[in-house]
Amino acid sequence: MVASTRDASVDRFSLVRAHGQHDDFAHDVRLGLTASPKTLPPKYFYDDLGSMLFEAICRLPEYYVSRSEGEILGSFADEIVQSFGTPVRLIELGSGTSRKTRVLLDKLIQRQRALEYIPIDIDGELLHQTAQRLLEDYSDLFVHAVVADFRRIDDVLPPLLATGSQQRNVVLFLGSTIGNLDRGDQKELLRTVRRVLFPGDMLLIGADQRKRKDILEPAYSDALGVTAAFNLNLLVRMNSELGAQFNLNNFRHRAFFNEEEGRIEMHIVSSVSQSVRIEALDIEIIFASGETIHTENSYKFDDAEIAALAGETGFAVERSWTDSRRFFADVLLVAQTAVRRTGDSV
Ligand code: AVJ
Repeated sequence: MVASTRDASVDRFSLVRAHGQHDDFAHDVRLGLTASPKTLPPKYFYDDLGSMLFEAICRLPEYYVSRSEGEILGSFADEIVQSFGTPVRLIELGSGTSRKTRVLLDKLIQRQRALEYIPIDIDGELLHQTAQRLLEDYSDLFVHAVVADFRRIDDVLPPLLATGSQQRNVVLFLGSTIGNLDRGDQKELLRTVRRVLFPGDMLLIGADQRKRKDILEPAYSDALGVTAAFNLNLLVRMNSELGAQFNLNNFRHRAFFNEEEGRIEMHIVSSVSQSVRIEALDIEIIFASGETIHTENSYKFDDAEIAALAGETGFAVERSWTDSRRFFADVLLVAQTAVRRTGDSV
């Protein structure tokens, strides 16, 4: 192929967009704020400011999550890549900036020379930028980016995984992003992943571990107030994007560990009784004093839970790695052979 005047990386890049998967902030705000109790989906944290605030959260002394997983990948990248076995094709759900993935890319390219990487993210702009950086830094990398909600990979992923049967597909789902999903949705997502994979393919999943409340809670209510800003940014977004009139002085951030559910909950608390107009939706939202908008769940896991989740979704636990404080785990699952009886599916 002649590509002399072009950047060689052109031939190593593709980007596809899944159809009908754009976010509808206005629609989801109407649904969430007219419901009882009031809720908003956590995916709306991540506008430009929100993504910067999340990056800042990752540098907070109290927020151990990304540091613990960074330690695992830093210490065990060799072992992790060895456990993949044969040459692999790497797929990543919610890839973002692919920052933590780079240590695995390094090792994989050393081992197998060329590597195909399929990052999947809902943010097309970020995906494009990230892919360009990766192509500059890795001359043997082929990037097939997919703009999609990772919960709806059914239609986009199968054609990309159908070829190259000598490669094992390895799906990365890092950072305990799975913890944002409720238990039913966690199962559904793993089933979806299993359905697009072949027996022997793998899933490396990051799971924040259950631990003491006095470590968990400060990680989500830091002293600098960065997590509070991250949470309340949802109000800022509604003000600027939907012509809402939230007065930020009348709302507070709250995060606590719900022991029974095994999850951190984040809420925005109305500190007074008030009514707030949202122009774009032509509605008034009424808040009692102390009433909350539930904005996020962050589930915490133990080994037995992950093993059960794997077993119920067509995977088995191959190995797992943890940081020195045992705060976080990256667990390698292997797709099992589908057992098909009539009317039975994985
Ligand atoms: C990106 C979902 C893993 O749950 O710890 C950080 C998001 N929320 N601080 C988490 C988050 C508040 C984070 N995840």
